[in-house]
Parts: sequence; structure tokens; C-alpha cells
Amino acid sequence: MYTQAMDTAPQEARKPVRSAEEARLEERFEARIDEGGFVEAKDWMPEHYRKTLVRQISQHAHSEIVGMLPEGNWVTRAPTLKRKAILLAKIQDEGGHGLYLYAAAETLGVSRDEMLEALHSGRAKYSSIFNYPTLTWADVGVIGWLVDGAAIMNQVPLCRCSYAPYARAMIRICREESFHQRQGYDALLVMMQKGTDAQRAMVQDAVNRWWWPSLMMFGPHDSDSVHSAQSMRWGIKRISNDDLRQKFVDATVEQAKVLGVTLPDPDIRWNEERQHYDFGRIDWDEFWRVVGGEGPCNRERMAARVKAWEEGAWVREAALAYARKREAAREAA
Ligand code: FAQ
Repeated sequence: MYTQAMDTAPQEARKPVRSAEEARLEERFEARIDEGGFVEAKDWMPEHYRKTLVRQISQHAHSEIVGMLPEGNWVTRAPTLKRKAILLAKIQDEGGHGLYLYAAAETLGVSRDEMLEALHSGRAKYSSIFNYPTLTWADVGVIGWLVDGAAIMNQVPLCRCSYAPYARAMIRICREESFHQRQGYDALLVMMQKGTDAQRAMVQDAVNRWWWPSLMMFGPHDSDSVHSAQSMRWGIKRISNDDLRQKFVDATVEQAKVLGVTLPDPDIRWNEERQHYDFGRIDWDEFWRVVGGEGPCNRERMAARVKAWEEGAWVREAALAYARKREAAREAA
């Protein structure tokens, strides 16, 4: 399985001896967190807090840019000019989200080159969901509805993350994600209500394939989540993996009814006592296989990212040369 590049050693093992000054700073930091305050890049923060953020934000950034690939597969085959323009705008937004997030991670002292090296070498994680194939046009709609839907559920609470640069990035991102989800739902609604039997079957097939991987996006159960307790204490995560997953199921079951599709889980039923929908068991073996690099498209995704990076080298060189030239001209003036 991949090991995460920037936060691997057990915390206890590498806890340094703290000076009195550090203890005082940490106390102030904890007090600010307890009051629900925000932390800015220039503020003192514990090393473990910084590393946790670098890990989460960089994984999130990688997810956005790898997430461009499954949909990118359909740009040339979108069924109408309107759908093609919408899809292009959505994919472009995702590239933008990656950039906001890399910039937010950079404020924590890690460079973009380091983060991308971790991605390309296979040491960094990105969301498991983007290792599944997009076989038909309906997959594009289902990604908008379910994948962006799950992403929004997870990301809205991040707008209140205690690290302010991440929270600010998330506010912009969530506005755009909301459009992404609607466009997906709208595309599916058109196929379900105005399409042929074959198109309706195509939507149902895509829902069958994407439902369970979408539930996996929220991460392992709370009892198996290694980072949740500390991240929640620090106000990085505001709602737990399981609670977010439940909120997603509750919202999505109702949307599926309007759409006229069946969610592929015979155990979904309303639980009057819990006031939530019950649902079946997630296949965690599949989840960890995909996270560990053995999903249907992991190799293809990484190969596409590395190729784009290598083929884009001349753009980076040209941009740097231009920046250097401007700098030299400024110094000479
Ligand atoms: N895939 O202890 P926890 C999007 C890893 S963006 C892969 O619970 P944590 C937009 C986790 O990293 C989607 N790995 O960890 C879009 C950790 O490994 P590590 C991405 C996963 O951090 C839409 C280990 O398992 N969103 O979709 C996954 O407290 C459409 C133990 O897990 C974000 O990244 C997974 N699904 O909670 C783009 C949101 N789940 O690091 C294009 C921000 C867990 O120790 C098209 N991130 N792992 O090696 C988060 O909220 C959190 O990081 C979680 C995981 C909830 C993902």
C-alpha cells in the first residue's frame, strides 16, 4: 500500500522534547482552537497540525487534478454542444480547485514541486473514486450527481476548517461544486425523463457502478479512521466520516426517487427510530485495494498525470524564463 509522503511516522515516536516557550505557544494555540478561532499561515502552530494539513490539503489537491481525467475522457464525445461547453467548464473548474488547494498547502511550507513529486512517485494519495472508469455518457452525469454530491457534503464543513487559508479556498470551491452537482443531476434527469429505454438503462447501469465507490469517498468508518479524532479536536474536520456518509445517503435516496433510478443496495430502508436511512455494508477490501494502487484505472491515471507533467516541462521553463527576464529588467531599472 502507498505510504503517505508527508506524515508517516507515528506521532508518539517522534514527539520532540518541548521547551517552556513551545509549551506556552501550544497552550495559546489550543485555547484559540477551543474558542473556535482560525489559524493563519504566519501564526505559530504545532508541527503535527501543520503536517496533518499538508497531508489532507495536498491529497485534496491531487484528487481535484486526477479527478479531471475520468470526465476528460468524454469531452470529445459529449452529445451536444451545450453539454460539451458545460463539461469543459466543469473540468476547468477542477483544475482551478487544484491550484487554490496547492496554493493553500504552500502556505504551510511545502513546495508544489514536492507535492507533485509525491503524487507522481505514487507516495501520495488521492481520492479512490477517480480510479474507476467512465464507460458511457451517463457516467459523466453520475459523477456530477454522486461524486460531486459526496464532495460537497464533505467540503462544506471544511469552509469552517480552523486553518483559514484552507477554509477560504473551500468557500470558493464549494460554490463551484454546487453547479457541478446540478449539471450532473440535470443531465441524468433529461435522459430519464426524455430519453429512450436504452438511455434510461445506461443511467441505471452507471448508478449501479458508482454508488458504492461514492460511499467510499468519505473514508473508513470512524472506528478505523486513524486521523479523525485528532483532526476533529483541531477543528480541521468538523463532521466525522460516518456522519457525513449518512448525510449523503439521506439526501441521495430522495434524489434517486425523483430521478427514477434504483440505488443498488437492497438494505436501504428508512429507520424511524434513527430518523436516517439504513444501508448495506461497504466492501472495505475493495476500498483498500483501490487506495493501495490496485483499482481498475490507478495505473492509467498516474501515467496520464506523469505524461502531462513531462510534456508540460517546456511551459514551466518558458514561464520561469519570462519571470527571470522581468526580474532582471526590474533590477536593471
Ligand atoms: N481515497 O484517517 P482517515 C472531489 C485515506 S475531491 C483515498 O479517515 P482523514 C472533487 C486517508 O488519506 C475528493 N484515500 O483520514 C471532484 C488516510 O491515509 P493517510 C477528495 C482515502 O484524512 C469531484 C487513511 O485513508 N476530497 O471529489 C480515502 O482524516 C468530481 C485513513 O483515513 C478531499 O480530499 C479515499 N476516499 O479523512 C473532482 C476532501 N479516504 O493519509 C473531480 C478533504 C481515506 O494516512 C470530479 N479530505 N483515505 O496515508 C478529507 O476530508 C479527508 O482527508 C478524508 C479522509 C475524509 C478523505
